[in-house]
Amino acid sequence: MKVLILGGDGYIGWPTTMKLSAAGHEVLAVDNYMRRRLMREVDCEALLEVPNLDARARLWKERSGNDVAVRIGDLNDWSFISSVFEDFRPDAIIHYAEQPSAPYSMMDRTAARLTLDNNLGVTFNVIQAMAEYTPDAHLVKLGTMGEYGTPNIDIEEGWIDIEHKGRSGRFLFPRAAGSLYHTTKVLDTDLLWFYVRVWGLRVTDLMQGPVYGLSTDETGEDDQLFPFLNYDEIFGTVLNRFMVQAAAGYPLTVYGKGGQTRGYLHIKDALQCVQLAVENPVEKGELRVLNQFVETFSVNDLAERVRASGERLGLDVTVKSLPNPRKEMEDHYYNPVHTGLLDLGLQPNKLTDATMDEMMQLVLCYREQIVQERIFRGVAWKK
Ligand code: USQ
Repeated sequence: MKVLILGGDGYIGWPTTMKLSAAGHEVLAVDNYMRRRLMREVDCEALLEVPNLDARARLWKERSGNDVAVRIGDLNDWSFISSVFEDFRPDAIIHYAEQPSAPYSMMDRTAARLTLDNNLGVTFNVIQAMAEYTPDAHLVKLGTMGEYGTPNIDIEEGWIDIEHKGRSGRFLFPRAAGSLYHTTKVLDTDLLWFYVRVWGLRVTDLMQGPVYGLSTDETGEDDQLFPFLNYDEIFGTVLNRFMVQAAAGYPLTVYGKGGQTRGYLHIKDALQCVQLAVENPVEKGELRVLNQFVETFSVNDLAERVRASGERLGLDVTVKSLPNPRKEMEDHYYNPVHTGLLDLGLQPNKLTDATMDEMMQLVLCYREQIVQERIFRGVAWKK
């Protein structure tokens, strides 16, 4: 297939580019380096320096023999995105091209506005470009489990059947996001559902939980091919942060009571899920929602696993509860359905002790590069 990857420079974008290229698809990766710019602006650069997208495409060609095409530009600009669609004519589009950080979206008004403008603007442009140039293509859009929030009932896979006053109907599962970033994903879903209904687009919306890990089947141990490993409070996700904190001898930053529970997955599984979604497209006029995670953990569970892994590797890992800078439930019910991707063939990689120790050993190789000041600054949700 001809696969267009929007946001191809990102933490998941670049590994997906290699994965689909290795699987024999013709891939075009597009990015405007917004994440690189924002990381630099807020002094949150990743643990390892990452070559630019053209340089990575050349390295990938050397390692695999496969060509990956690259275009750099702003997908929020209609003249750019329309030329990408007109020239490439994809069969499938993977849309990752969004500001991905909840804390960034809560930093100040400017950051909030950028998140809103970029995320909704790009999704809108993707819809328009699909309708104009590739109305039969399949859009695989990265959403988030955070769209649902933490309701006191089981979370269904996208849709819920409701009986009301003797009649019944099927609706999008109620959403209650916990940050402006997560709210942009809710709004994306509504925009997509609208255009699926009126224009008959084909769309898969992947509700992904927090991802951890660095190496994939395609990176192997080649650190030039690794994606960004952010350990800072703004762009780092919690398990990656805890690993780096343990390696740096920094007490693990559990926010509040630590009972916050989410659905996690290894980066290898994030790639498997996206590949399965692309290779099993939906019909025209269908919005398929898949809950994309493997296992649920509380923050305390993760801290304990990191502490235990540190102990096995001779590190003295301590845990420190900090006043929670976010507004979220710290003790709650959490039971989301996640059978759709398993039914498509997902072979989950669980968070075993071996996986933990392997990640920790990898991070330890780069411990000299950790900048402790980047770990915590307390971006608050409250005004
Ligand atoms: N947390 C801590 N200590 C930390 C960092 C985080 O206790 O040092 C807690 C947070 O308060 C939260 C949980 O860990 O309860 C997860 O936080 P996170 O920063 O790993 O994840 P989040 O901000 O929710 O966002 C990440 C990705 C985002 C994705 C989302 C999936 O950055 O792109 O959409 O995970 S989900 O969480 O399911 O919404």
